[in-house]
Amino acid sequence: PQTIYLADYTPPAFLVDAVHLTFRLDPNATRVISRIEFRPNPDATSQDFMLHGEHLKLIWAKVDGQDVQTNLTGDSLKLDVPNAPFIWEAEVEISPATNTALEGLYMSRGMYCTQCEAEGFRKITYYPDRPDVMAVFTVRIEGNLPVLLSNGNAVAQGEGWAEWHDPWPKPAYLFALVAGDLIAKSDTFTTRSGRQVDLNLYVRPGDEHKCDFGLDALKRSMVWDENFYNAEYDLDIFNIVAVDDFNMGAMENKGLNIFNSAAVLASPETSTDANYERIEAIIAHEYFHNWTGNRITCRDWFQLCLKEGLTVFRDQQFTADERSAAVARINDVMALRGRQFREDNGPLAHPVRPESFVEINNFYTATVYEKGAELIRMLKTLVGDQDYYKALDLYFRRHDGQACTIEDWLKVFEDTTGRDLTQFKRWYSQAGTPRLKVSEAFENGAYTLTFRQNTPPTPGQEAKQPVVIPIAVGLLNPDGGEVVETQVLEMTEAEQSFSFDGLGAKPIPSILRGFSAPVILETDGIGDNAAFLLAHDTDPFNKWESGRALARRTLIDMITKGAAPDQAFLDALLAVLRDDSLDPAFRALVMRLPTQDELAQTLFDMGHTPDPMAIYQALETLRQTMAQHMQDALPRIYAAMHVGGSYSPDAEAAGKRALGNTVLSLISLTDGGAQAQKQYDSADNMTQQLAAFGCLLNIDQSDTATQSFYHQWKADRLVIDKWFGLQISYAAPAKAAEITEHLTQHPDFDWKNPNRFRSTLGALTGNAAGFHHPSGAGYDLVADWLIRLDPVNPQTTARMCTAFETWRRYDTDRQAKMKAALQRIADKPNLSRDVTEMMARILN
Ligand code: DPP
Ligand code: ZN
Repeated sequence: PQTIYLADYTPPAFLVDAVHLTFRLDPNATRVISRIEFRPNPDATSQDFMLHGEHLKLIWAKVDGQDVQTNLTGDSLKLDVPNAPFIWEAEVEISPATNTALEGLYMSRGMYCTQCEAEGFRKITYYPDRPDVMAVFTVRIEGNLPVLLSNGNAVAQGEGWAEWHDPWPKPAYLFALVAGDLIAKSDTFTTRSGRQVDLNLYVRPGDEHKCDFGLDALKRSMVWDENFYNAEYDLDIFNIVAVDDFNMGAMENKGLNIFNSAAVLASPETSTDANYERIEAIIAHEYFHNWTGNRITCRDWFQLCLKEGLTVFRDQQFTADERSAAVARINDVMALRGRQFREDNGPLAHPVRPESFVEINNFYTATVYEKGAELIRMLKTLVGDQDYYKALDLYFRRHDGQACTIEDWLKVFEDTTGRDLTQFKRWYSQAGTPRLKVSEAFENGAYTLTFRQNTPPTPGQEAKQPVVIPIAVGLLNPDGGEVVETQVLEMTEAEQSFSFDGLGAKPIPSILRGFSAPVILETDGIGDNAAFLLAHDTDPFNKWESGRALARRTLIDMITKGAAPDQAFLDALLAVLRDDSLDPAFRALVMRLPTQDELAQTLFDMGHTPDPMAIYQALETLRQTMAQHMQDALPRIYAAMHVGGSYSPDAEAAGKRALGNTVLSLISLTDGGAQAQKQYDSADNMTQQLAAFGCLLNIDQSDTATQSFYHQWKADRLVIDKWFGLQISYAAPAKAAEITEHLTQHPDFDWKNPNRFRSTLGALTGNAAGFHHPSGAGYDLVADWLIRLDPVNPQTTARMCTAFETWRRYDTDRQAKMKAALQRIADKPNLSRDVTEMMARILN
């Protein structure tokens, strides 16, 4: 396959003013008739006319009414056209019913829908399918279905047809079409300047009761974006459609967002608190794209972080505002470390703005999204809130209607603040997680922190240069009071010192408060302050971080030295658990132990070869010890966290349930599951039911619960996804592959549905000790299924290949087994471009 380079970018030879599309829907033979108004691009460097196309059957084509002689079979086409405005017309035939890749126009249980980002539009018709070609779309849909939707405003409709017009020029990746037997739950929103917007959430009959929360989250997002970014909605209608078969979470198509049903449908009985929180964040994310992505889009796909990093940052801000900022930040950092650090420290490491790709779908990654968001957060920290919002205003004004680059983005900050961001830009081009080592000195009342930064080599990037690191630091005095409030130190050199004068005693530093930069902080040089900071730090992130550091060290000592669980750690944890002045959600986070994967990476970084079974065993032992150590305190806290009344997904209630269920999981380790069974039997919402089910599965007291849960929920696909997933997540290491195998034979294992595939095979890859069981059965089973899925759905297959990205961490036996599994995938004839690229990168 061909590699595409950022450096090779050239502007399009022709621009498009207007597009008219007619769809004659038919499952196996949909006709798409296009009429496209082209004109030469004054900024073009070439006059080669090129249209993308994939799997299209061309019926006829005309340029300015003259037949074009083509014998094309579905690939991109080049032809001679006038160097003047002209009209392209064509009719193609496509087959949505057999489109299992879920890219382009496809069918999901009788309903038509589209997914065009990044390059799916070329599977619908011939078009310059690149984001720097923006055009006004008019769409006519003909089909015998009650609901026919496209982007923009509805202009006309009749029996079996509808016409839509989107006045905002947009790239083809934001095109959408939906047709089906759907029901709308509706609401309205009035924008700040008085525009009345109809809001509709379209779902299948039977899902109407799962719409209220999504609509409410949408309205809150709309208000929030007006308040914080002066960003108003710009059409008279905003439609969201829930679809069962979808590769991603959701898609921000202009005026017609399409959502994976798991990312929008919610009801108390079927959705957990975590589901509600995720739905709220994704609704906000897609809505926020209307400005950061749609009105201002990307020049080319190398600039993907321009819209994704910024929009993730905006949805993180929204969650922090709507819920607890401290808890939101901790959750974001846990996700960053779990997915992005893992990626950045393995064979798939790539810069936030990559410089080449084979398949762009492989770059919708944690690095582009989550690290991309961290870069925006750092910029905001460096320039301050006021200048940040000034720069954003300028960005919105200067670039509205344009397809932009990271250079454009940084320029608005330079123009607003007068700062030179040349060095900051390295964050966009250098892959890898910087290591930040700190040491200290105290002399004559002056306290000096010295930092050294180093970014390890990543594939294709051996040598790294120093980056700008905003290090938020506060100082505490030895009795726990704060002597120096948070300041941001701006590190630009490879090694740099910062001093604080006039101190009466050597202070205790709290470094990288709020996780002010996406780096790995190494504090060996400054003594052991974790227990002190867990007790006294005023910065909630670092308070949590200190607890995490203690837990990590206890576990590492257990694993590498056979040590017993550290009593001081257990006491510190118990003190937090009992501290009713602390937010229950925060306490639940402190109680959560590091993941197996995080411990494996930490051990590897320390020069050990991680043994997944030893990691698993240490965590089991520590949990059991915690259950005993805290036994007396648990019932009181469990009772105190009871939430009465009818279910509400708000942060406060959810926080209490989170802590209550953390406590329940410890109680169930000593009471044989009695309390969990009680909670399971009396639960009136999915949060409580699922948590109890998990406890029962964990202690292997679950056969009855497994049956009863299935019978209760067999008609609800989203709940059955949880049922598949949880049995595998809680499976003992030696049984995980076997249980997964068994579940893949279940009649409900609809493997072509991405949600079901992920909840089953993805759960196995997430059960670290199960996946890495020395038998190799986990590797083999996952490889078998990836080989099977690839011809059906390359995108979901490629995504799941990342399960193997850590293979170099492990012992030679595991390495050999993982490599063999990878080689088996790589050797499959006719492997997709997506997976071919992933195999080459992972094995490289
Ligand atoms: N739908 C994906 C997202 O919103 C890709 N744009 O991030
Ligand atoms: Zn996005």
